[in-house]
Amino acid sequence: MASIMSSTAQKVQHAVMGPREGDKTADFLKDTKEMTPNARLTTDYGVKQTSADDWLKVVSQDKTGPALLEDPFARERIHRFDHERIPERVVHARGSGAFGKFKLFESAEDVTLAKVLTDTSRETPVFVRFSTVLGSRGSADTVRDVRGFAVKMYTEEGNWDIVGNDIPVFFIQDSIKFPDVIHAGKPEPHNEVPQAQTAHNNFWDFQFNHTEATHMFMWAMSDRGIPRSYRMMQGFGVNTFTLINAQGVRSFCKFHWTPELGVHSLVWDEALKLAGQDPDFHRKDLWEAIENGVYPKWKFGIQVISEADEHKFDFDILDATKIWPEDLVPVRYIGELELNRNPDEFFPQTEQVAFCTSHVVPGIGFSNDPLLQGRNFSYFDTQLSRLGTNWQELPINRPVCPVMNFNRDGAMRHTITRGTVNYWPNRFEACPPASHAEGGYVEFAEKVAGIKARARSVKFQEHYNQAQLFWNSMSQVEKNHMINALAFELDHCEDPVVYGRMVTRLTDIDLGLAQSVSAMVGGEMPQKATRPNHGRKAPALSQTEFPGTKPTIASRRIAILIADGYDAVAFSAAYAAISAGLAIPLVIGTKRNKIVAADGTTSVTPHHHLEGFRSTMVDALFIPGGEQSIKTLSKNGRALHWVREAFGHLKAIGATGEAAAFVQIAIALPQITASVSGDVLERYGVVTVGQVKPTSFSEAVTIAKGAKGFL
Ligand code: HDE
Repeated sequence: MASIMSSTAQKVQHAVMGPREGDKTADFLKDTKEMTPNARLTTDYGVKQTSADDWLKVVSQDKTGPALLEDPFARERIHRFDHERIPERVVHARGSGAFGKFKLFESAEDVTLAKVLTDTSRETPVFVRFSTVLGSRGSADTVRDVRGFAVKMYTEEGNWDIVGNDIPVFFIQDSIKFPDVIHAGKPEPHNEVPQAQTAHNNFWDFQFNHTEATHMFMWAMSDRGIPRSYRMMQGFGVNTFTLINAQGVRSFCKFHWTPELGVHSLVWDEALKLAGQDPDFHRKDLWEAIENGVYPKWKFGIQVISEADEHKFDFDILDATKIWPEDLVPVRYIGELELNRNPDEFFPQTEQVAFCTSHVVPGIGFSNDPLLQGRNFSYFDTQLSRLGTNWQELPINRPVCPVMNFNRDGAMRHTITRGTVNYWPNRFEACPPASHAEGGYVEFAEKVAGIKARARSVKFQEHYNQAQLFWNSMSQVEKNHMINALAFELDHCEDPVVYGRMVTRLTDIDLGLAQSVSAMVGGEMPQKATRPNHGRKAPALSQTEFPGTKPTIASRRIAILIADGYDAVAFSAAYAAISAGLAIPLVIGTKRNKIVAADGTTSVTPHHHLEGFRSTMVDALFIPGGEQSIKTLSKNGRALHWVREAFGHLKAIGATGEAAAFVQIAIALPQITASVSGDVLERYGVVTVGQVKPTSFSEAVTIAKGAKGFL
C-alpha cells in the first residue's frame, strides 16, 4: 500500500517543478528557480564551485591545517547564513499561507464599481496567510488566540488586501491603543513569560481596564479561539469599509469569508496537548489538504448598509468592537475563494508577503472607523522595518498589473525604468495620471466638518450589549467551554486583583457565568448582576448552529489501529471507504514495521507507531478485529490510552469483530451504557459491530458505510 507520506512527497516533487500550466499566478513567480540535478552549485556572483564541504585550508600531509580567510565561497556562505533572519512580524508572527483563486458568481455592481466584485468572468489569483497573533514565529499553532486571515487579491486593477481575522470584532475601538493591547498580551516584559498565551496577569489586567474589550474577549474565550483547522474558520474583514458604485453612491460594507467545511474547533485538552505533540498542526493540515487535492473553499460575502441607514442601529456601525447582526444586515454571498497551491518556498512567499489594509482598488474605500484609519498607517509602516524600502517589489508582493510611477531608488531597488525623466509633469508627458474613465482611483468626495478633538461617538461608549448577545447565542456546550476557558485563563493570573476584578466584570454579561467562573478561580462570589441580561440572541453566532454546512469526512484524518494478527478484510474495507470519502487513512501500528494480518499472508507497513503519533492528531479512529491483534492492543497501555483519549475528545470511534469489546472496555463503556440508551451512545460517536464479522470485502464496506457515527 502506498504510504500517505510517500504520495505527499511525490506531489512536493511536482510542486518544485514550477507553476502548473495555465496557472495565472505564474506571472509573479517569474523569479522562481528550480533545484535540479542538472543545475550546478555556484556562488551568489555566479561562479561554479567545486566543493560545498571543505573550507580552503593550508594542509599538511595528514590534510589538517588552518583555514584561510581568503576563501570567498566559504565566507559568502557563512555571511549569508549570519544574516538569514529578518525581524518577525510584531504581531501575527506565526503563520502559514497558500495560493488560490477568487471567483465571483454574482455581480455587486449595484453597490461597487470594483471589477473584482462585478466581473463574473474573472478569476483573480490570491495568496492567503493564516496566523496566530501573539506567539513568535516558532510558537505552537493550536494555542488559544485569535487567528489572522489575510487575503491578497492580485486584481487587474492592483492588489487588494483584506487583512482580516477569524473573529468579527476587535479588542479596541481606536488604533492608538494597539501598542497597549499587544504589549499586554505578549510575554510580560520582566521575564518574557508566557509565550503565545493570553493566560497571564497583564492580558487580563488590560481586559478589565478596557470595557470595550468585553465583547472580543468573549469570542476569544469561545471555541473560535482554538480552531480545528485554518480550513474550518470564518474570516472577517472586521473593519467597516465602503463601496462606491458607478453612479458615485457610497455604502458601508463588511467582508465575510465562510468556510465550505463549516466552523469546527478543537477541545481545549487537545489544543494543549497538540501544542507539544505537533506544534505545526495547522500548518501541516493546510499543506496536507492542498497536496491531497481537497482544496479548502470559502464563500465570500458582503454586508452592506446604505449611507442613509448609517445611524439607524443601536450601535455605531464604525465601531470595530461590534458586529452587524446578520438578522439585521444579512450577508450577501457573491463569490468563492479556493486555495489550491502550496508555496514553493516558505521564506520568500509566506514570510515576505506584506499585507496593507490601505491597499484597495477603485470601487472600494475606507470609512471613519478609527481602528481602520490607524491600521492604514501601520501596515505600510511596519513593512519598512521588516522587509525594507522596496518590499513591494518582492515577487510575492508585486501586482500582476503594470506598476509605473516616479517612486525611485532606496535600498535593494530591483525595477529598472528606462527614460531620462523621473518626475511629473515632464516634457515628454511620460506616465501621466489616469482619469476616472481610465480606471484611476477617485476618493469619495465626503464632506468633512468638525472640530479637532480626541473623542468617540456616544454609541462607542456602550460595551456590553453584544457581549451578552454572544453569550446568549451560545449552545450549552459552548457556554461550558467558555466557562472552562475563562477559568483556565484566570487561574493562570496569580494576582488576586486581576482575577477578582475580572470575575466582577463577568457580571456585566451574565450572573451565572460570573458565578461559575468564580466558583473555580476564586475572587469574591458575585451575588447580583451588574446589569440585566437583555436576553436577545443572534443566529449564526453559535458554531454548533452554524448554517449551511454539509457534514463530510473529506480531508479528515482517520486512524486505523492494528497489531500483528489484524483482520485484513475489515482493515481493507475501512481503508477503502475512508479513501473513497477523500479522508486520509493513517495506519497506526505497534511498530512502523511490517504488520502481518491474521491470514498470515497480507501485511501492511503502518504510517506511524502508537508512540510516535497520538490520537490528538486525528479526527476519528477505526479498529478492525483479529484475535491476536486485539490481544496485543489490550495489553498495550498506549493503545488503550489512544482509544480513551479519542473518546474523551469526542471523536468518532468505529470497531469491528473482537475490537468491539476492546473499545467498550477501553472506554469503560459497560458502565456508561448501563445508564444510557443506544441513541445516546451513538451521540457519543462510538459505533461497534461486534457480532458481524465481515467475510467479504463488499460486506465490510457496507458495514463500514452504515456505521453512522463513523462515516
Ligand atoms: Fe493587524 N497588524 N493591526 N489587525 N494584522 C499587523 O502588519 C495593526 C488588526 C492582522 O499575515 C502588522 O504586516 C494595528 C485588526 C493580520 O502578514 C501591523 C491595528 C485585524 C495580520 C498590524 C491592528 C488585524 C496583521 C504586523 C489597529 C483584523 C497579519 C505585521 C488596532 C481585522 C498579516 C504586518 C500577515 C498584522 C497593525 C488591528 C489583522 C503591526 C495598528 C482589527 C491578519 O502593521
